[in-house]
Order: sequence, then C-alpha cells, then structure tokens
Amino acid sequence: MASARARRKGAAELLGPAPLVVVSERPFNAESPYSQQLGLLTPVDRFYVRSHFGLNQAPGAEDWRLEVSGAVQQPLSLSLADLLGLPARSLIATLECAGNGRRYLEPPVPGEQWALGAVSTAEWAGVSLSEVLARAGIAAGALEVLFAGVDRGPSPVDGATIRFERSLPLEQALHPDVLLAYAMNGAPLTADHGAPLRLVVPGWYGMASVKWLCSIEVLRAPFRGVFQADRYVYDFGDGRPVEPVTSMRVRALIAQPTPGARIPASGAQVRGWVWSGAAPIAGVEVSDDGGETWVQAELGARVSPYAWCAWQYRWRPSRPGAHTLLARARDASGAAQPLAPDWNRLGYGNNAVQRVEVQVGE
Ligand SMILES: Nc1nc2c(c(=O)[nH]1)N[C@H]1C(S)=C(S)[C@@H](COP(=O)(O)O)O[C@H]1N2
Ligand SMILES: [Mo]
Repeated sequence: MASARARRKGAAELLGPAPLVVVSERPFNAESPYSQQLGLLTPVDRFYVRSHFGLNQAPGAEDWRLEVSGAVQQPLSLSLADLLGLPARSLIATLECAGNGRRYLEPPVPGEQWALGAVSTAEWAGVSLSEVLARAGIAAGALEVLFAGVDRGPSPVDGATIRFERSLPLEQALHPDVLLAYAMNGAPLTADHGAPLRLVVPGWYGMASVKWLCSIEVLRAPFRGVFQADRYVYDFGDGRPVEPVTSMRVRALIAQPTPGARIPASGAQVRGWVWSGAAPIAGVEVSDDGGETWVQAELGARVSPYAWCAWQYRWRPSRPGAHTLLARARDASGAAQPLAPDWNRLGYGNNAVQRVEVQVGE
C-alpha cells in the first residue's frame, strides 16, 4: 500500500490539492474532502480510509481464498473466480466511520481524531453474502456470523496480536443487501479499501464492513472479540447500559459554504448531504441564527435507501456580518440530530449538528 500512497502523492502533485485529508500516516487513515463532493458517488481516490493496522501488501487476487466454516453443512473454500461466477448484485451505499466527528467531543476521548470527513459513498458490486451462506448451508443452532480480515496488529486492549474481526447476528447476515464486494464504483477494490474482497453492511457504521476478508465462520455462541465487545460499544458513563454500535445515526453535512467563507449580501446556496442507517430521511432544517429559528431545506432524489441524499437551501441573510449556519436532519423514526454530542467514552456516533461560521459582506 506504500506504493499506492506514493502514486496518490505523485498524482496530487500533478492535479493540485491532495485528494484526501490525512489523519494518520501509519496506519493510513484519511478523510474525504467532502466540501468538494459534487456527485452522489465519492471518487475512489477521495473515499475516506480507516484501517486499524494497515497492510504491507494487499492479498494478491490470484492465490487469495475465502474460507467458510463453523456451523455449516458444507464448509467452502472459494476463489475470486468462484465468487465472480455467482449472481452479481450491486448497490449504492454510504459508509461512515463510527468515530466521525470524534474531535468535537468535550471532554476529549482517545482514538483517531476525525473531523467530519470520515464518510463517503460508493457503488459496491459483489455477491450477496446470503447467496454464499445458502451454498454452505446454515446448521442448527447458528447464532452469528464472524468475519475476519487478513490484517493483524496489536490489540488496543492488551497489545496481543489480533486480527480485525467482527460478527453480525445471523438475521442481519442473511439480509440480501449485505454484500461480499469485489468492486467499488465499477473498478476492482483498491488495496486501501479491502482488495480483493470486503464485506459491505449497508446502513451500519463502517466497522461492520470488514476489509481484506479471508474467513467467514458461522458461530453458535456470541463473539466477544476486541472489536466487538471492547471497541464499537456506546459506553455513556452515566448509568445507561453499554450498547453495541450498529446503524448510522441520522446526520446532515454542510458541504457549502465552508467555514470562514465570505458570502455576498444577496446570499448563497447552502448545500450538503444527509443520511441515516436507522430509518429513512424525513427532512433537513437550516438555521442562520445559531439554532433559534429553523427553515426547511429542499431534498434531492433518493437514489438508494442506503445512500446519502443531496439537500440545499437558498439562503438570503437578513443582515451583514458574522453568521453561524446549522443543519439538522430528522429521520422517519422521529430521531433528530442533537445540538450537543451524546458523549460516550470511546467517541462513537457523534451526530451533533454541524456549525459553519461565515461572513456576509455589505
Ligand atoms: N480488515 C479490516 N476491515 C475494516 C477495518 C480494518 O481496520 N480492518 N476498519 C473498519 C472501519 S472502522 C471502517 S470505518 C471501514 C472503513 O472502510 P474504508 O477504509 O474503505 O473507508 O472499514 C472497516 N473494515
Ligand atoms: Mo470506523
């Protein structure tokens, strides 16, 4: 992957600004420059990257295999060619890291200090996981399905070498929209995004979408690994029970204007993206007075139930000077973005409304 990064840097020199905003070099973690996001799909070289350990080299597609084992009638060992021979399925889905917005928590929490760019959208193509599980045959007593990537590194809990592995409840794993994806935006997966095969769990925070997938094991007991039980849990520290992090909370992002922008007195188009993994989007409201009053924004087409949706609002400022723009989304379950983060010890799911300060000229 070092070479992929070197290539990216080389390309950036030719094209101008670097396409990704680097959060850490090793392992490589970087945000998408979402203020420049124009179309629905994020170009692959602008799609955020989140890797716990990183890989020196992505597994070669030639000798790579996917092993399916555990509580199944027929264990399988599949090559990429085997998977390409199964019925193909594609869908557009937004992926957001559960740590997106962690930087804004008060008091601060440990972990990658993401601003708001750990979210991107792609068209994923592959095979339904359910298709492969049906070929293996689920045996009696199955409860969960465990997914492991080839990447290894020190456990954040005790430093022991572990793999990145996570499970899904059987019912979720059997949903036909959960994909074993080999392509992204019409091209084979790149090393950073999990080549040659990754899981894509639409609607869930990104940690569920295991990259560099090499093994699937059907389990009869709940998985309690580090990235399941110690990480990716909401620990509010206020007496509320500890809960697993699952679907993406409703959130609107303001792409334009950007912080510090100078806006003409006639106003500007305020626009961005809105998504929710928990329930369909119900609406986006904008405030230009720090949250005193709110007006409805216009929603663009819903292209996929799993993809973000464009929104916009034609803003006509009532006075010159400093303004704080806010955008707040609601979903059909009645959930709305909070004005302040729902703080938790590991800093997940911070979907608090974004504030963008701008200056309106005379
Ligand atoms: N094998 C493996 N899969 C992984 C990870 C990882 O570190 N290793 N990170 C997860 C997390 S936390 C996120 S947010 C998504 C990021 O996917 P992306 O890098 O393609 O954006 O991958 C998930 N899958
Ligand atoms: Mo993540």
